[in-house]
Amino acid sequence: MRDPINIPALVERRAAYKSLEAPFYNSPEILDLDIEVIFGNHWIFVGTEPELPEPGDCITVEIGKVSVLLLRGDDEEIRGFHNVCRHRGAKLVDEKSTTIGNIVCRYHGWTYNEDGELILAEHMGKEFDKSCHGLRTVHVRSIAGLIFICLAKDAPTDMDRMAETMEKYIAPHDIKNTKVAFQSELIEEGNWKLTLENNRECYHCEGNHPQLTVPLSEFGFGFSPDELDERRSADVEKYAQDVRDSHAKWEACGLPSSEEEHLSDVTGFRTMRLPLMWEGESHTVDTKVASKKLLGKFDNAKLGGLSFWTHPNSWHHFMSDHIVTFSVIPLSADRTLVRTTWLVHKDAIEGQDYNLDNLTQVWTYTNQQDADLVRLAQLGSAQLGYQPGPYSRFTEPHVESFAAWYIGRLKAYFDQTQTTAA
Ligand code: 3BY
Ligand code: FES
Ligand code: FE
Repeated sequence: MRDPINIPALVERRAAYKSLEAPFYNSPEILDLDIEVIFGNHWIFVGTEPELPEPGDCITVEIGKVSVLLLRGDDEEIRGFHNVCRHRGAKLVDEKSTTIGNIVCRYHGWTYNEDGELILAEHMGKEFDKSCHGLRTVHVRSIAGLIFICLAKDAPTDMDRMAETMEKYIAPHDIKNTKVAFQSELIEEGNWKLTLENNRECYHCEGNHPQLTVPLSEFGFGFSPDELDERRSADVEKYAQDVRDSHAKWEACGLPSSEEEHLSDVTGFRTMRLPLMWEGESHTVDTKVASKKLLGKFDNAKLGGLSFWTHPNSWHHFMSDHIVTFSVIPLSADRTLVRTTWLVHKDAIEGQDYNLDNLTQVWTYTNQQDADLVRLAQLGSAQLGYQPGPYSRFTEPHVESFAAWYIGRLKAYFDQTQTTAA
């Protein structure tokens, strides 16, 4: 039998600016720890408000061994509950998305109201105290329509900072007045951290994403100083000037645009709004808006792209005409779900204001290409020849931020469990 791996020792000896040691990508034991420590204690992006627009609308989300039921109440607020009956534990809502009145368990009819209080439980006798059998709650926060949940008893409080910052950036895109045009679920054959690492760089873009012409500039040019010959320096300066001019213009009309980076916070995030390449308008193959109905109060299609990345599991792109959000959920050590949602103005009519293929093409292709790269990275990490390799300081700094954050969170967990044990 194999010796169990010493996870605290692996965490302790992780070298900065290098990819992680193989067990972080392959070991089911580390995946279990990731689910418990990372996905169990942090704010996880799980969906958008337009997925449950009306009171009574409900969606379910599965993370590891937890199923969460998100329900919009009559007061329009979204509540989160463990999706398990307090009688004999049947799963309450089995659908991914549905509309309900009260939450009624199919097994023996125990009924909970929208606040999760048990209001009906027949044949339990006079002594039975319903008030002790309400549904277990889950923390829910909506940032301008993006839904985050936290499964821990005490959720990280620095969410306030992310919420305060991002409300201002996202609000003009008016998520509450959008609808889901399309949602895709892609299973990548790789560890969730490879999905995230891949997302945090565009080193691979030029060689792998022929359709992703527009967002490339969002990742900067990433040249090392010795690569910067005269022509490229001029290009970089021209782009930097374009960014300064665009920021001045957008900020003047109420669109926060400058970069905000808090990647070492417990609730780590980064955001910025940047011009799209070739004066593009949106993330489409022809770089023009995909939907004629612009979002919010926009009357100008050329507002660049606002991007928002969060630790540990999401990224988002906001354009003048549509929004694309990505939620990453580990399924096993080497399988990961990437759920992508395209939002357009709620009054936009398919076939008239937008065409679904045109709307979804860039990210459908790009996701598929990324999935294939993640698969290759997973296969490589399982080989005996694999050794952690160096991240580029010029094109992969955000990969390092993610890896350092992840290792830091595991370290904090081990430190805390040691203190508690002492
Ligand atoms: O923007 C993204 O979402 C990342 C970065 C480059 C490729 N990609 C999937
Ligand atoms: Fe839900 Fe019995 S398990 S009512
Ligand atoms: Fe990519």
